[in-house]
Amino acid sequence: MVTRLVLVLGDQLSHNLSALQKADKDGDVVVMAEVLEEAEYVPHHPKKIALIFAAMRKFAQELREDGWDVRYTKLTDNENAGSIVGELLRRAEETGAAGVICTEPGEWRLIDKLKYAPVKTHILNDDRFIASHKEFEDWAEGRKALRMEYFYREMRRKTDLLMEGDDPAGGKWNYDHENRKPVKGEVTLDGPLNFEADETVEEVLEMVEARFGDNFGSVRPFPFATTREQALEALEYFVRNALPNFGDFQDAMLEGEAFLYHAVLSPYMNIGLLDPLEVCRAVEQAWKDGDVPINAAEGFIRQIIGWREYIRGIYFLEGPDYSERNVLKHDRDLPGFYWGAETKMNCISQTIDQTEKHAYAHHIQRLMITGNFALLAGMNPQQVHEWYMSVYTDAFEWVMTANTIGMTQFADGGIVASKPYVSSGAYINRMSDYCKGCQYKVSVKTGEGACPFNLLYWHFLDRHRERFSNNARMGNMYRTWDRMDEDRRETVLKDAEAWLEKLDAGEVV
Ligand code: FAD
Ligand code: DLZ
Ligand code: SF4
Repeated sequence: MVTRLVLVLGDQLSHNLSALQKADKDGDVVVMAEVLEEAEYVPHHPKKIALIFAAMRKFAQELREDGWDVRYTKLTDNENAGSIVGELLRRAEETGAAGVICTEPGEWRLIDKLKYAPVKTHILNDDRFIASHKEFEDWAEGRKALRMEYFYREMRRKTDLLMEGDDPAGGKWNYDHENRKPVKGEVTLDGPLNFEADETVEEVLEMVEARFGDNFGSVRPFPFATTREQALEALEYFVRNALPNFGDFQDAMLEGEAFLYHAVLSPYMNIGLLDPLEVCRAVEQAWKDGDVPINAAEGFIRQIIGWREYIRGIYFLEGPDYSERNVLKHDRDLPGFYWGAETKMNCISQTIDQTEKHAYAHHIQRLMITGNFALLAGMNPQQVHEWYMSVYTDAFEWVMTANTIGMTQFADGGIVASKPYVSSGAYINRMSDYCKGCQYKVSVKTGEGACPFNLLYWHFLDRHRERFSNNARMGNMYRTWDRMDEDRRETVLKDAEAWLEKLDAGEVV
């Protein structure tokens, strides 16, 4: 039998991976490698690098115990070739393997490298998702607008999750209007389940600290699950303790409460330790058992079989140039406070501090604080994308790109979002307690102490009038703007410009 190499990437740590299913345990050789090219293509948060390397090492051990011949390269190994393709070539020479099989990577960059590698590589579908590329393409074919909600209904029918025959459980597809409550009173949970570092994790933490210690964020404390067994415990903990409140407070933000009732399961699903469908089935079961309300179960399942699948579908449908789009022609540089420099805006500094500390921010912080600000201020979408790719543990191109380029920055011209996700300070004040501790005043619209979100909101609408004033969902905003008297509009725009000048000059704003 001719030996083949079976490549398993750092975000493919699933025992049911298509490449492993297709391979032969008796003759084929599994290749796993910690390489600088992957660790440096963006300056990843040290916690992300540590999670991937620790989980890779443990997964390799599980495969060996299962009878596979695994050739594992550590980052510090002298013979390390430095890239995935380099490692494949080295292992091919070592084993005499004739070719490589692998599951499709979640990034055009790596797909291309493998396609054109000087060793014959057979790329298999990644069937750890609910919709295949073909299913998404068929759904998208001929539609004027690719709205997530309709795709989601297809996925409900396909998976039979929360269905009663052909109808949605409880009579409605979507319970979102019940899911927008600010948190009043005590938060009853102290975040997700944490795990102690064992010897393998500790060795990785020391190495990452030494090699990537200058990247944004600190590797310690390191609370993550690094095996499937632990990730399943984290899932069970979430379903029992946080899910009942997940729906109600999904959009809320509170100082000092990074996690609220969120799952923090995206890193485990994205590197393959948990299967998205098994996560949804556990959530559905909790609803069937009467332990969680329908708005929580439906809201959570929609995020996974709806948003997560849809966002991936768009990335692969739109092709490699999607991440380069910039229809609004925004070109401002990302300011230093995204990397921890001082800012007077409390909502921004809370979100960035927490990102630095935990490599985590929940969806509304990503969308309506850092994303909203970048869009209002006209930041370059590619810089914004690279920032998000760098700072979150769950960041991979297939899931990040349509969220940044599409959802938050409208740089794709409205494929993902039917209107730009922009808001003034009023929304942030309603959904959080950030404004209370801010040096700006959310109630002040112009002049001394005016909240920058208030100024920039109108500045954004005014400078993109041509594109958005005919958008049916934005008519109200333009009517409000047009009803203001002219002097007031001039003052708003002048104050916004003056604020942006200070930002560009590097002043603490
Ligand atoms: P919860 O809110 O508790 O759970 C919801 C689950 O649904 C998540 O675990 C995730 O798997 C899924 N989900 C929800 N919304 C989305 C979405 N828009 N896209 C994809 N999956 C979704 N998620 C990532 O997994 N990786 C990313 O790189 C990523 N980048 C993002 C960038 C921006 C600008 C925005 C606005 C969102 C991004 N998201 C990303 C989506 C979302 O913010 C995270 O999935 C979520 O914060 C993860 O935390 P959680 O598990 O506690 O989420
Ligand atoms: C993100 C990442 C990092 C930091 N390091 C590695 C690595 O050393 N080896 C590896 O196989 N994978 C790594 N990954 C994950 C890959 O970058 C990921 O597979 C691609 O981005 C495609 O999603
Ligand atoms: Fe953010 Fe404005 Fe509120 Fe300050 S006042 S926290 S800048 S929304």
